[in-house]
This record gives sequence, structure tokens and C-alpha cells, in this order.
Amino acid sequence: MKRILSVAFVLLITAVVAQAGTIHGKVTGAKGQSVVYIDAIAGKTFPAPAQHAAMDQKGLMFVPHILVVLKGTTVDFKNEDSVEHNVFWPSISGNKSLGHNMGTWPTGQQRSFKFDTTGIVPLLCNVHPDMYGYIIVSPTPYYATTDKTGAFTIANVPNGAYSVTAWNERDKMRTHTVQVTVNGDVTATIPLK
Ligand SMILES: [Cu+2]
Repeated sequence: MKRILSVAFVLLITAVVAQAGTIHGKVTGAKGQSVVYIDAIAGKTFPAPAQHAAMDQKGLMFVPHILVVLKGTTVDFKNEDSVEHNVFWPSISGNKSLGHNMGTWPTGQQRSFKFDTTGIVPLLCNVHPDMYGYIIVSPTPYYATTDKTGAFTIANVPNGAYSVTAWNERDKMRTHTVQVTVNGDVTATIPLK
């Protein structure tokens, strides 16, 4: 009996350690799609993904308009239009020393950039002043984009206490952070003003 109990106890501990949850949340006070991500977690690093992400320039627009990637991801910028496009960003999260101009290239060609700095990257094209888009470089792989109502889901988050940040393009460089304790499935509301 004692042995059965101790085995049961070990199984219980294993289940608790391995437990993860889903954050079901809502970003309020913002219109349209927002981005939500768990901030850097002390003592945890995440390897840069081998797979590249894609940001196209098509129909005189950045497609997708908003792209979220994990820190360390290489993004391929492809020109799908018959005209030349440029890609540059004046800053990352407002830090102008992180601004970069990738140059200008013609249809069918692509250039790549590895985003090693987390933050908000506002994309512009100096050939077409109306073109703009965003890359959000997340410090963790726990991120999501909301639907139009602000609802989001971040699954498979290990139990723990986290800072969760939301961003909406209407606020440009501004973000809002709340504390969320994941213990199985939880709900969270992030108010953007
Ligand atoms: Cu352009």
C-alpha cells in the first residue's frame, strides 16, 4: 500500500510539473487586430527558428500588414510587384539606433534580415510613402494576434507567472502589459487606451 501511494505521489508530481495551460484573452479599448505576447521569461531562452518568415510587397502593400515572429527569426522580404520597392524601418520600439534601410530591389527578388532585437518594427518603403506595415519581434514563442473583436488564444503555456503585453497599431509604439498567472486554462483582459 505504501509503495502504491508513493508511486501515485510521483505520478502526481510529474503531472503538476508538466502542466501547461491556455490563455484565453481579450484586448479591449482598441479597434482591429492587436498583437499579444508573453514577455521575456527570466532564465529561459528560445532557439532562433530555422524556418524563415515571409513579408511580401504586393499590390503596393506589405503583406501581411502585421507579422509576429520569435526573436532570432529571419524574415524574407520579397517584391511581388512589377515596380521597385524599398524596405526600411526608422527605429525598433522607438530606438532610432536600431533603424535600418535594406535598400531597393525589383520584382521577383528578395532580401532577408534576421531580427535579433525584440520590439515593434515599423516598415516603410521610400519609393511609396503610403506603404507601411509592422513586424513584432516577440521575446517568447507564446504570442498571438487577436481577431477583430480583440479575442486571442495562446496555447501550451507552461504554468507560471508572466508579463503579457498587447500592442495595437493605432498606438504605434505604445504597448500595455498585465500580469497573468497560468495554472491550467486562464482568462485575461488587457486594456489598451
Ligand atoms: Cu514600395
